[in-house]
Amino acid sequence: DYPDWLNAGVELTDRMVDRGFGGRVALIGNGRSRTYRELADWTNRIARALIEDYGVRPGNRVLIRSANNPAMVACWLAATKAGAVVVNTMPMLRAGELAKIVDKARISHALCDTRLMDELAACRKGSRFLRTVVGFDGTANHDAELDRAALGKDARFTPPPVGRDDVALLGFTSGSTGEPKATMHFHRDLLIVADGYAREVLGVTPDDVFVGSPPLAFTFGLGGLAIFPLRFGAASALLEQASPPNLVRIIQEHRATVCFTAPTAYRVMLKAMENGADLSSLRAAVSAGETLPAPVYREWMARTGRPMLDGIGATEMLHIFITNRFNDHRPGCTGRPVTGYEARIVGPDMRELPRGEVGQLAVRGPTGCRYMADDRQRAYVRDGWNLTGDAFWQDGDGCFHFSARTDDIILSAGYNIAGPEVEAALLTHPAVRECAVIGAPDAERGQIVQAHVVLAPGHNGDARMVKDLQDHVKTVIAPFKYPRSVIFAATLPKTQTGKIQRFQLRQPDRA
Ligand code: 3SK
Repeated sequence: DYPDWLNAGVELTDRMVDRGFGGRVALIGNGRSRTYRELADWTNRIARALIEDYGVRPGNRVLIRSANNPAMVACWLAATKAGAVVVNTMPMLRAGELAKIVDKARISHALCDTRLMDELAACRKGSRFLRTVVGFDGTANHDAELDRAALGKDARFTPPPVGRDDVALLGFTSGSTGEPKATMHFHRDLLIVADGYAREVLGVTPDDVFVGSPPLAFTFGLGGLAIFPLRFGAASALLEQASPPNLVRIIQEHRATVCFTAPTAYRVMLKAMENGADLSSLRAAVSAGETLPAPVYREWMARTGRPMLDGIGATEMLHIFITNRFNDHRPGCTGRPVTGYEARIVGPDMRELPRGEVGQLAVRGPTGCRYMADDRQRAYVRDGWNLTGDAFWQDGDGCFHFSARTDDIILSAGYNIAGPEVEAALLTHPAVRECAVIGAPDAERGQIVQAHVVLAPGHNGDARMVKDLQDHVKTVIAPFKYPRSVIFAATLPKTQTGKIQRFQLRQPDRA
């Protein structure tokens, strides 16, 4: 139950001060920390500058371009307080990618870390929509146009009236096609994911310190590194370069308690622990964005005594909607729906399938998908159920198990083979650092299983290694699933949020 007039930016700042958290640390980053009181004042000043100096009005679309740092969080909160609809974007985006977003979202204002101005300036030149670009200083110096404008403002701010069902955020997802699509999220949605997943599953308290690698521009990161800590009076330690070694360092430095990242980073963290890193402060290790391989889960459990919490989320749904829990978890299993969400496995006719059968995951709940484009909406939401593009099955206890992205099911000589299952088998071989498995066209079998493999240092990608990997897979899973084709690569194509882009590997000129 949320009041009719609800502004998520105000709830996560001023309301926290009203609730007695003013003196606690809210954000850490770029060498300094900010309390909730400082954050409330800072964001009020920026909000005033946005309205009074740059003409931002409720409903205007405001793009933010930055790496993860406190100034980016402050700009997002301030624009939200001002009633704007925010589009957070990643620092690596180039002018052409920004231009697509600016056009699709009809962005009128952009707030940009001055270190990242060039590509935005190039994108603005050809834009019909983008009127105003303002620079802010993402470092702790706070010496750019927006910082100076904000400094001159009073910290008292009366936000414009905003309804709980007003759009606060446009989440862009490029899905499996690479073409950006916008999903709309309301002010209440931002609080629902905190009051659901973060409260129920993580049990966040004001003593928690959050760290992680996902960009704030990805709703996984915005939830995990901004909304969840701020909703409960906890702290978030932000990293502009969230490489796994930097994550290890910051966890130790701030005795972080909750980490949001993907399985690849957890593998590096396990290695670091083997080499003496002390990550004992972590009470919650959330893994999402990619399936969690059972060996990583097992090793984490053995080393820390605590489960790694695998979960599945989607930008369309805003955040995680099925998850393991501290008292209900198992390897290779994604868990059960977060309270408030329902999930089922359906066939092509949307009828529920019997337990054990692989089908499409259908989910519904309070933050269900609202695409800006109707054609997308019709494909994603059917009969009120969101079809996430994942193939899952449900076990006898009702737990959900990931099988593959629906695009990642390989049809080979009459067999349905889930690419991720072959990947998990390959990852148990000590020479494999990363891999992606796809279906490659084959005249005889329709498709064959093709593995793209990045080897660990010290291993050679020769014919002997191919045979060794094939034999290994045959001992781990049913032999018919072994990769008939193995291609060694130095890296795998990934999205800027770290997800492997298997669709790129499927393009014929790659192999
Ligand atoms: O994996 C994802 O795509 C995701 C998106 C939004 C929030 C959470 C997650 C895991």
